[in-house]
Amino acid sequence: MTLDLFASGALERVDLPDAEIYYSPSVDWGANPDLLLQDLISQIPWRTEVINLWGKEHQQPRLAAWFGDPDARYTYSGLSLNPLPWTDLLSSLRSRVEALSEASFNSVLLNYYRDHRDSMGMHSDDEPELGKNPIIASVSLGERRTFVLKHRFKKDLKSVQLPLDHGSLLLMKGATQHHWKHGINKLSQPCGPRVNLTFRRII
Ligand SMILES: O=C(O)CCC(=O)C(=O)O
Ligand SMILES: [Mn+2]
Repeated sequence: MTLDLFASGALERVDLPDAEIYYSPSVDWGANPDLLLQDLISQIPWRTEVINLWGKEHQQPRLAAWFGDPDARYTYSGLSLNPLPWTDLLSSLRSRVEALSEASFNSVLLNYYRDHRDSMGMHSDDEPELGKNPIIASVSLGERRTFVLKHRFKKDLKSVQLPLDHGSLLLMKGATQHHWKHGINKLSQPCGPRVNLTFRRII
């Protein structure tokens, strides 16, 4: 990793070709991360989404929820989501994320990985409503799960494993989504819950 500090001094650049990714393992969220995790698990109206992949319906292997400004509608994998209104907790996390990432966000997708069986398939966040070079800020709480990155075209590049810590912030920007896919694999051993929040700007 090379050091490339934002004004806040909290984020380090992850050294990957064709990508602009920053990471801080431990951010001051203004509250105890254990309590944040508990509050999110108990307060968010979690849903199992059914998505359409190649004409076939599948249940997503995790729970999800979508919050944002009223006009921030989001469509992916044949699913069109209407945002729920910001809660105080999500607004305060958004303010902190905006200050650290020097960007503004009008929505957040939350993912709840209940245990080792929950996962997210490899994908790029490249939906048209995110714009050409989206900035995505990803907050992780709970069990440390590994964020896997794989180059979309340079097949000789090994996949990269980035364990995401409890209370961490990961920022993806620039051309990252054009060149890299990412995902969270299932694990073979039992593990605790993890909540991930990805702040986005829908345009
Ligand atoms: O859980 C994670 O860290 C990944 C989330 C993600 O890639 C997404 O919501 O698009
Ligand atoms: Mn993603």
